[in-house]
Amino acid sequence: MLRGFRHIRGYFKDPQQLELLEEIRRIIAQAPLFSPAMPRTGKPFSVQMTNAGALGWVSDISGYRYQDRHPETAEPWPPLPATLRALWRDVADWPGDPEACLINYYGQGTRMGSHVDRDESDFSAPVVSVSLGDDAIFHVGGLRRSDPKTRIVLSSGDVAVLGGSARKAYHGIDRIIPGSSDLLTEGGRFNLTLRRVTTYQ
Ligand code: MD3
Ligand code: FE
Repeated sequence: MLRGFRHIRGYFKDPQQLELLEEIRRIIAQAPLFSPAMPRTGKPFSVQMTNAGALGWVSDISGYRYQDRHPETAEPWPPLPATLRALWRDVADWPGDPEACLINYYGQGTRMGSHVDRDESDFSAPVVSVSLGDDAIFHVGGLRRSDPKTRIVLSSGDVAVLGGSARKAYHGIDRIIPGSSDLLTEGGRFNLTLRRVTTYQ
């Protein structure tokens, strides 16, 4: 496996993960989940998304990008919750602040195909991920799509830190395991990813 991948099981425990979930629900009340579309084809992703922070990741027929407003409401994204700023300071081992928190919602049957996150300008910063709700089968490979993959179960409260060479690795979500957590009343899974977007210094 690539260097720079760290999986911290159960970082957020009970009642902390419920408080974090409530923060996410407040963000969604202000910045509703939207279904991004694939560039060129306009085919919708099965994952629904929204963001918090100065910048948010969006995708539509014209491409992938970060922007400072919600694509449907045209409002600025809600601020990054203090809990997530504190998480970044604790685990990122990087001097700058995160600028974006992408929130992905996976309902039953949702997956995310293998891809590399390359829309950020600063690849020296890690991506920090938090899982809430049902377990997910996550895969991470290497710098080429054909490189061998390692599969890991990401459970509610787990944090993953993707730094170093892992930052440029292919990765994705094979499937969500229904009924594996009762944190979300509606079922499914939220994944939060904290990101630095612009270059630091
Ligand atoms: C490995 N999200 O939002 S989180 C994504 O569970 C994304 O929603 C997945 O891939 C999810 O782009 C996986 C763990 C993760 C996040 C970013 C990475 C793994 C990564 C960036 C580089 C390498
Ligand atoms: Fe990704």
